[in-house]
Amino acid sequence: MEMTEHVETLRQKLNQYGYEYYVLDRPSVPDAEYDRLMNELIQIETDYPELRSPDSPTQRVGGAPLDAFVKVTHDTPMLSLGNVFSKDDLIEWVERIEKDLGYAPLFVAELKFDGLAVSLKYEDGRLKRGATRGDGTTGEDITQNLKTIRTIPLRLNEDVTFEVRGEAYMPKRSFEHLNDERERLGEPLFANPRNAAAGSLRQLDSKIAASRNLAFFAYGLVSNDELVASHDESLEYLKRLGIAVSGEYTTCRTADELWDYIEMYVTKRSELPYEIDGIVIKVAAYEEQEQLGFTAKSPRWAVAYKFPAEEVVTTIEDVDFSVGRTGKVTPRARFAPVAVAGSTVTYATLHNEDFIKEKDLRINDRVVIKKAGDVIPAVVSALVSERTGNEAEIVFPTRCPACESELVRLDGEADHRCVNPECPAQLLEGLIHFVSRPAMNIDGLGEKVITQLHAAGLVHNVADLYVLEREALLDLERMGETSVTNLLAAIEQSKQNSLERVLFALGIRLVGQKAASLIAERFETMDAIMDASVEALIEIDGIGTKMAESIVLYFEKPEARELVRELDTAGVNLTFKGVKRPVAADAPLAGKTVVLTGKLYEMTRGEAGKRLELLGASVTGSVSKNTDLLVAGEKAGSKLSKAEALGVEVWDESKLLAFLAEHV
Ligand code: 1X8
Repeated sequence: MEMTEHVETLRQKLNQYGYEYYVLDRPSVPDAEYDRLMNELIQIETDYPELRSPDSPTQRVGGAPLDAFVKVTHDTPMLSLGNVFSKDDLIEWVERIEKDLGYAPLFVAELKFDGLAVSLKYEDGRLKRGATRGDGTTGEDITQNLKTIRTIPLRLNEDVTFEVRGEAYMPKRSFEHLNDERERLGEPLFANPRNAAAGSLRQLDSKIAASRNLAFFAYGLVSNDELVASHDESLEYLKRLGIAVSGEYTTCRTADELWDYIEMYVTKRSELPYEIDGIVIKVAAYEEQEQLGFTAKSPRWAVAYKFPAEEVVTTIEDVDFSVGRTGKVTPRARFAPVAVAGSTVTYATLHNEDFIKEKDLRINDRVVIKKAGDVIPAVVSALVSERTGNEAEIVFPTRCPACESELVRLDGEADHRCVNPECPAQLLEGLIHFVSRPAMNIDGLGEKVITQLHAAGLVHNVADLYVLEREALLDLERMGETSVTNLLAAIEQSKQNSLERVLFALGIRLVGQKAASLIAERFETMDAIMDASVEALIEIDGIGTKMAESIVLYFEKPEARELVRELDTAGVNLTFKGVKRPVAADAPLAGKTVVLTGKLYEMTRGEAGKRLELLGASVTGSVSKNTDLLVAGEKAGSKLSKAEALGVEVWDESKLLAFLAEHV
């Protein structure tokens, strides 16, 4: 009995100190005292298993790994918000609300955190379940991972039952530390804190999430008028219960006041210790929220203002040209380094000759650049009025920068290609792709080592990887016994990969990861795929004519068949091992209707449509109120105006590419 009370006292103290430290950022005791109490509690819970409890502060370190996340259905759907893009849009939205209600209500303006939306269910003051938003209707149970976040209380100050919604995020500093560490270990870097947070919460092993220093802000109770009468009251109430709520919110009466708040954070944004991507505005009173109701997609009583992508000006110092896996020659601009959206940018692709011509870019030009989706740098335009006469035309090479063979630009194609099948740059890029994580996933064979192997003449094609000899590897610089043993084991292991990985790894033009899976699933062996006709391939939902033709063309080449034979001889598995499954309902664009318009540079609209379809979208030809997204290339016309009039989300090509890159 006495021990039970002691444990309860320890837990209360630890919860209080943890709250002061993590939520209030105002510790009242030294770290050593906190650690002492925690160690004592851990010791007692070890000695007296009957006293353990899932809401003990000791439970934040992560538990045994899960096999899979359990799906959960949200009692109240987690909706997305409508958007406003300008002050005029905002005024219009406010007027609409005032007209519907018949008077001017109180609004709450809050930050829009750039993380992962989550739902937390508390029962009698105890955290029972934490889930991702998923597609809004169905998410995943990530309770184990969310428990590791110190700003999420496992026990509340009152024994209440409710659901709270909020954003799990990674503070900027944690993100920088994490990427520094990953760089040191040679691991791939996260593009931004949101991806890092999402990647951490997707881990089945909660010890990884525990190591990532994530945080959480609640932004509302699922409206619960038994406890409070308005949204602003709910925020204060949540704070009292010990849940982290950002103190940056305010209340406003007019569109002007709301706009002032937005403008204030356009500036203050960079000083915040976490990333925000906009401002959320809500009608405060629950009664008014109820009166305004919902559209099919979002509440009428709330709206998001998304900050425009940050744009900065820099100079194009030079342009270089590189040869990709398919022989495509890509121009790349080198800039005077400039900070934008949280990192320093030195390079951006210029796609192809048409892009350079249409934007009229020159060396030494002052140019506006942005980061699409805050990730991939892109050139927006040249500042023609700032030209001094020192600008130089960007001359596209006529010969391959790697092998000197003449480049070809086929009729109707935008790209210059090196068509020399022996081009060393293409072979190297092909090798890098082959061993990469989404392809054969050979650990320890990063770009550096592959480049070394290629330069040493040890591998010419991908099949050579499977006949590498220990002694030859040991002769390479910086390759010790252990690295060589591990590398050979990883190569050996990759022979067991299922067919879809090998198919994707071959690097056939237009064949991405999803398409490779669909084809492998249908045909089951590489032999069957090699002999498949265009007609047979396009019978698969999601495989279009262009891709099918590209596959047939690829396997018509004797070298390709020879390569497959060599892989087979080396013992690489060429059969489908995976589980057959329907296209995922949780695909990133499941249920979304997308329209494409205007000119794209990196792919045709048809190809872009296929890629989006593979991610779950249904692609249609005309914009209507049912359209969720318009992808607008250059010179988009009436579809773009219509989409803007309807408030449909619009992406430019760089945003599309950023999205596709995040969902390979
Ligand atoms: C999403 C977000 C909301 C808020 C902050 N950050 C977000 N990412 C907020 O309400 N302050 S609301 C929201 C949504 O309803 N989809």
